[in-house]
Formats: sequence, C-alpha cells, structure tokens
Amino acid sequence: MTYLPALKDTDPTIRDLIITEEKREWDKMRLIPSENYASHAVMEATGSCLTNKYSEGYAKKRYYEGQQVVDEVELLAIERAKEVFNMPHANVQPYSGSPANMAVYHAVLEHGDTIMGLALPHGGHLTHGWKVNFSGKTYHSSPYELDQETELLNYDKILEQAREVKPKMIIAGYTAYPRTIDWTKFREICDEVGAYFHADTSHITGLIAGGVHPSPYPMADTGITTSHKTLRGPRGALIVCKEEHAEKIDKAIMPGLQGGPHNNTTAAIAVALKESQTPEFKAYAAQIVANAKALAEKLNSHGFRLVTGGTDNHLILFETQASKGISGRDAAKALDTAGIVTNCNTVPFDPNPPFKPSGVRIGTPAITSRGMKEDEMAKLGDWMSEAIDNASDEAVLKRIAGEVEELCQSFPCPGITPENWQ
Ligand code: DSN
Repeated sequence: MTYLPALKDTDPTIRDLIITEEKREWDKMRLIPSENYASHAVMEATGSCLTNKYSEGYAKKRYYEGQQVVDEVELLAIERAKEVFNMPHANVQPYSGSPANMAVYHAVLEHGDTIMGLALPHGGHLTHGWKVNFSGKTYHSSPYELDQETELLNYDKILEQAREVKPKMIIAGYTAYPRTIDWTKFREICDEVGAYFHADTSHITGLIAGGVHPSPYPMADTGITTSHKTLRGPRGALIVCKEEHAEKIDKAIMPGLQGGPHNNTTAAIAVALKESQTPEFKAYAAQIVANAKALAEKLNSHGFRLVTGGTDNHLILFETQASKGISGRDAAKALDTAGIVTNCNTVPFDPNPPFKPSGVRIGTPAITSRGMKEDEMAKLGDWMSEAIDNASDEAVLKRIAGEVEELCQSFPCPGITPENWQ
C-alpha cells in the first residue's frame, strides 16, 4: 500500500521531505538531549481530526459549541498530569515551553518584579530571565551562576544572592545541567526570602515520571514542562500549580496569552502521560541514565573534559576547545558529517562567544528510545572521539557515518516504519 497516499496526490514535495526526514532520523545517532522519538500512538493522536476543532475556554466553559469530545480529551489530560506530577491543578493548553513560562510569570508576578534563574551561558533557558528575552525585559532579572570550581549549583551562594536581591520568584530547571537538582534546597531558599518557587522540568520530565530523578512536586508553587523531550510526547507543554494560583494561571493562558488550544496536541499529551506510567517507561528512564553514564565515561577516557566531571541524568556537556583544540561548533559539524547529531554549547565561564562556544551538548533520550544500551554507547564514544580528532578528514567522517548507519539499522525508531518507504 502507498505510504502517505493523500500527500502523494496533494503535495508530493512535502511527502518526499517527510520521508527524507524519517530516513535521516532512522540512519543517524540523534544525541540532541531535548529531542526524542514520539511513539506511533502519540503520532496518531497528533495527526487526528482533533486538529479541526476550536475550543477557546476550558471544559464546560467554552465559547463555541460542539465540545462534547474535546472536553473529555482535555479533562483526561488534566487528570493524568495532576496524577503524574502530584499537583492539584494542571493546565494542558500552552502551545510550548516559552508561552507556558510566560503565562506563569504573568499570573504570579508584576512587571518589574525581581526573578532569579540560572544564567543562559551556564545552562539556563532564555525564558528564565535572559536579557534579550521577554523575561529579562519585563522583569528585573538577577541571574545566578554555577560555581566556578565545581561547575555545580552552589545553593549557599544562591541563598546569599536571594537574600541580597529579594526575588519574587526563583526558577530552577535547566537545559544544559548534567547533575541532579536538589529541589528541597530551592524550596528552603524560597521560603527564607519569601519567593515563589517555579520549576521548569522540561528536560528531565521523563526521568521524573520514570522515577529516576527526584520530583519538585508538590514542593514547588508552580511548574512547567514541555512534552516532547524525555517525556516523549508531542511538541507542546503543560503547567502545574498549587490551587491558589490555578485561576490566575488559567486566565493567563486564555484569554491572556493564547486563543484556541491545540486539541490534537492535548490528546497526544494525554497519551504520552499514560505511556509514562508503564513499567516499560520506567525501565526506559533508568536506561537513559545508564547510557549517559556509560557514554560519559567513554568520552572521558578519550580525553574530553566533562563539565562537572560526569552526569547523573540524560545529558552530557563536554569541552572540546581546551581538550582537543577545536571549537564546539566545528566539533558538532564534524560529528554531523559522521552521522552523529549534536549541538555546540557554551560551557560554564566559557571564554569563547556563544556562536563559537567551547563545548558540545549531548543526551541519550532518543538513542535509548531505539533500545541502544551500554555496548552501543562504547562504540559511539569511540566514533565521536575519532570524528573530532579527524574533523577535517572527510573520508574518515564518511566512513564513520557508514558504520553509524549500519548499526542504526538494528535499532528501530518508535513512530517510524521503514517498510513504508518500499
Ligand atoms: N531548545 C530547547 C533545548 O534544546 O534545550 C530548550 O527549549
């Protein structure tokens, strides 16, 4: 049977591009730590007729009729989110992580209030108060940094800074931090200075749901997560919060920030939350961490300096400039040619500019979804080292890409069926 038959008739160019992307995702080792493979079930919900419906408002309080099914979908997603994250209120309508953070700030802060999030070049996120982002322009941002010696969060220093600047909110949760976050410490700091504690678990939500990283809930006042990273859902987000913030947060999303929710995404989030409570997902979460530790050890044995010396989660940040005399960008480009997809990244206190930083950021969520384990991590570490050492030797990089592609054929990608391409 023809694959994507309607697209074949209507828009064969887009169909070809989708199939080419499926092949790329199948043939490469995808190590960008914020990416994954959504399951067929998540893809089916995402591609369903729920995309056709407008539903401004919330269940039983909508502005348009015809919500008999959508209300049930949204209520189910909300119930699952509340259960998985052990919080009394959930909003599953945010279009993605940035609007989710924006809605939380809008709900609980006033313009000009002081916020403290980890500085972007230290592994924070743009929306945690970085100066070029709305969060750094609308609020008075006082970013905290990692400890220069250990490259770890220094809770004593964060407390000291909080006592000094008296933030209304402290944000914890990162995009390039390879270690366990001590949420209890953040709760204590917030209590001492009278700040709200906001958690952004986007990167590690799958690890939390799978029980291999502590949860910030129900300690945090508010929290957000994207749904497409370690959680392995569709591209989207959700907010959880204490009851006292529920009404303001719902109003901040709609009508404050967004119009109609993306009901197909809501359904797919519900599916991902259900999947996250299976024994298979718990084993998956544990294997993500085991793989990251194995890969980190291998890279270290090849002479790469690992930020913080290793990893406790899904993510590894390693240094290439001082370790190997090559920028993170050039290393990432060489790896891409070798079939290993990563992104260059600043390391804490990076002497080089963000566009040509000193490090590379990798993670194991996607390759673990394919069933790869420690043996494959050892091979991967060897290939990565060889590719970076031979970054300008196209022949070596192409040879590695061939070997990577061959290995990948034995590890199916969730959500992709190569027989379709015949
Ligand atoms: N773009 C995401 C990441 O790669 O970490 C953060 O939003």
